[in-house]
Amino acid sequence: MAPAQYILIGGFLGAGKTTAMLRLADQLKVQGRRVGLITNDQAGGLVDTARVRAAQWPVEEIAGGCFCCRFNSLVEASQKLAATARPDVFLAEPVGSCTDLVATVGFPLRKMYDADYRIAPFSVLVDPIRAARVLGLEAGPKFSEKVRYIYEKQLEEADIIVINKCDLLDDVHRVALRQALQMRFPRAEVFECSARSGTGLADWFTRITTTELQPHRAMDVDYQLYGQGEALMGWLNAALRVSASAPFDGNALLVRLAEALQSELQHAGAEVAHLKMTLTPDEMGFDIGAVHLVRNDQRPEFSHQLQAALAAGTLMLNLRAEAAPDVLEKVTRQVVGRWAGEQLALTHLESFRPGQPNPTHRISQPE
Ligand SMILES: Nc1nc2c(ncn2[C@@H]2O[C@H](COP(=O)(O)OP(=O)(O)O)[C@@H](O)[C@H]2O)c(=O)[nH]1
Ligand SMILES: [Mg+2]
Repeated sequence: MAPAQYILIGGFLGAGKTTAMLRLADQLKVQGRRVGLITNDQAGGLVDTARVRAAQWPVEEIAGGCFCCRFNSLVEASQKLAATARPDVFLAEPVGSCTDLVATVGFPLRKMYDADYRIAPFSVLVDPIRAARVLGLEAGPKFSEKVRYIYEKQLEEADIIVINKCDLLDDVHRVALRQALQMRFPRAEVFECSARSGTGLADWFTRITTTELQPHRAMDVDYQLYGQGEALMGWLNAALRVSASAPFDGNALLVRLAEALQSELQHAGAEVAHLKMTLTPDEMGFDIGAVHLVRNDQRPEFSHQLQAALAAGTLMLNLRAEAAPDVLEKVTRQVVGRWAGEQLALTHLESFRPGQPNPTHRISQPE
């Protein structure tokens, strides 16, 4: 059997990786290709997996650590997908606060599974507003220096940088960001697109589906600094039962909840990297609502809207912000506890700081 294509799409939390992967999956299907997706996070109960399932794609979820630290789980997940869905293209989304993926995942896959996979060049997506702030082109709430270290390392290792969300930019800002990225990260080829509208995706998709990751000396990474940056991001995953005495508007509930969390997080001085929630009705089917915030000074926005009112359902919250986990937990409990309206019952809640990254393999100089 010919090797399957293996496409990793990286980038910081909230850059649009899942949105872009779903777009690419649709396009590949139209071309008659079989696609399998792999999602990944530090803990289980993932909004991204729910979104991919709702779109009815075969998906495997790796929770409890990033691809680099759970390389064997990544290989197992790929083999499981191969046995069931037999994809000829794998699309894998690493944790958005992870870096050094080329040396710890791309090169090891290339070396050890050469007969199974053809590894695509590594793409890193950026949210242009976040990128402009991190690169100092614009003022606005920022992460602290160690988190910015990770952000910049992600860009440094990119073969391809994709400026996503171009629908939010005028030409002046788009050109300024492109120039800054090209100057700071000259090794990368820069593409521009809007994964939401579909504009500009074709050239990037063609590049990653027709070319391969080339061997080169991997970047240097200060793992101590990287680990400290990771640990500054608090992570919280929660699940809630939602019900009401009469059918209710789930989209409105998602927005009100996101706004309430946002206001408390702002008050607590926690800069949001990605707050995402899904609401899935109990009734069978694939209806789903998903709302997001990718920084504090943004209105909650939908990636998916529920098509009908619902009587009861399950809500999942994944929250990543620069704050202590107990702050995220307190905010969540406060908002849920004083909720007036639908009945909300917390069925699961975990919060933590990610541990020190400790990759299974690292190849800094491939042959
Ligand atoms: N305006 C705009 N928003 C986008 C675009 N792509 C993704 N988003 C939004 O950005 C948020 C985060 O997207 P997601 O794909 O979950 O990001 P991920 O964390 O990188 O996987 C969601 O609200 C998406 O709807 C885009 O091209 N334009
Ligand atoms: Mg995602």
